[in-house]
Amino acid sequence: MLVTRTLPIMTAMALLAMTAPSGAATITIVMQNLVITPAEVSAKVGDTIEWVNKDVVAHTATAQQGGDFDVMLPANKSGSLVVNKAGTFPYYCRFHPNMKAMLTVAP
Ligand SMILES: [Cu+2]
Repeated sequence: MLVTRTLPIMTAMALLAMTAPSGAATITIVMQNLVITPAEVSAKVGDTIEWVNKDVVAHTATAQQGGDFDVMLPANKSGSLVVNKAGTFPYYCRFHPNMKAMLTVAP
């Protein structure tokens, strides 16, 4: 009885290990009512950042300095980015400059 119960779990774990070999994560950030949530996110190089725009207006996720990234987020759409550089990246929305947040990327 014990064997038949644990076997499917082990199979599932093996599949998980195969689909995410590097341990890279996807971090979801929501833009809703002109607010970015969470406002501060910590990621690692190789992770995917996904912004979900739940508003009926377009937003962007634009790095404050250096042009590190500029992701366009049309109304009710999402956009993503794989972070390939460590650092601290304050970013904002070009259309609504009061929308600000911080992305920290560890090596
Ligand atoms: Cu905006």
